[in-house]
Amino acid sequence: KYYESQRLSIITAPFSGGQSRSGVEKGPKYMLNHGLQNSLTKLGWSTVITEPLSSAILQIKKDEMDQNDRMGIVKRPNLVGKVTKLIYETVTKSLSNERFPLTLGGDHSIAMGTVSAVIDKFPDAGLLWIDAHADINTLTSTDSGNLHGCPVSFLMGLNDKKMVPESMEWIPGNLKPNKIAYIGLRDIDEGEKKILKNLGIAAFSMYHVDRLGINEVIEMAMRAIHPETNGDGPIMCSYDVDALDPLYVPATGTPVRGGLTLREGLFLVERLAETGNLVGLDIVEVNPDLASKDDHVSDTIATSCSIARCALGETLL
Ligand code: 4U7
Ligand code: MN
Ligand code: MN
Ligand code: MN
Repeated sequence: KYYESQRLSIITAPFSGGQSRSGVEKGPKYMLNHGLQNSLTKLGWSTVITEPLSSAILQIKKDEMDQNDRMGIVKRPNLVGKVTKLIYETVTKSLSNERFPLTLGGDHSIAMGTVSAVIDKFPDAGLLWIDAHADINTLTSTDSGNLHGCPVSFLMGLNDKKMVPESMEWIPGNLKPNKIAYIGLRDIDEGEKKILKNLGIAAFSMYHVDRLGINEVIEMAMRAIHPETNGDGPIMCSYDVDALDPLYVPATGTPVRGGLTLREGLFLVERLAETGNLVGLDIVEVNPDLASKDDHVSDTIATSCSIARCALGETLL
């Protein structure tokens, strides 16, 4: 339905400022070195690579701003605001060129940019947030001060306008609670639980995956974000690799045991590909520096690249 001409833009987002563990900015390089572009080309996609963050400039900015760029416990709000805006503009451009935006992170704060751009282009898009975490902390509910735990609250406009730093004021924040569904949750902060409950957001945890099976959970999630059409409508998928069990993605910043199996995690995106409704994909939180064995890097990168390929049509006969 969408992107019938199979045009694709791989957008690199080598950003680590939304959290405190360095190395996550290396995710895109490792995935590209694994041959991701070539494998997507083989699937029929005409692919360009776009790099919105000239990492040299950003590193300097980051060094300059690091000490002063704080709002209470919240770390680097100005840097995150500036970087996510650059990503937003690049994803917007790729969408206006009718290219599917595949954004490689980087930490999950980058979704403030990617999801905002996709919603501009497809106002009725629903968001599937695949993650062990809900990432819906607000500037007041966050205990860690890490903005990669907060993107959803900004996408939904949940933060007090008076508290939002100027650099983040560009975020439209118009995502409605009935337009988001989670899959894979198993580590949610108390404050986040309240927000999810109060807003009635569809949240499928690992309990639901075990109880209902991944297939049913996916169908329910799609119906939750598109109730009027029985699940049929544009889908943005923001995929944090820590949704998968650390067995398959050991090299990530906040691993939580008891996650999706490799097949569950791949089936999920295979199913999205099959619907023809997928309009954008992020793959985030790949951190090659957090491997304690060499195998951990190759396992993590291989899994992350498989997610991209399955989402873009591999294994559909
Ligand atoms: B990720 C956390 F406190 N909730 O806010 C927080 F547990 O993008 C974790 O999903 C956030 O990896 C994890 O810092 C962010 C924490
Ligand atoms: Mn996570
Ligand atoms: Mn996340
Ligand atoms: Mn994480």
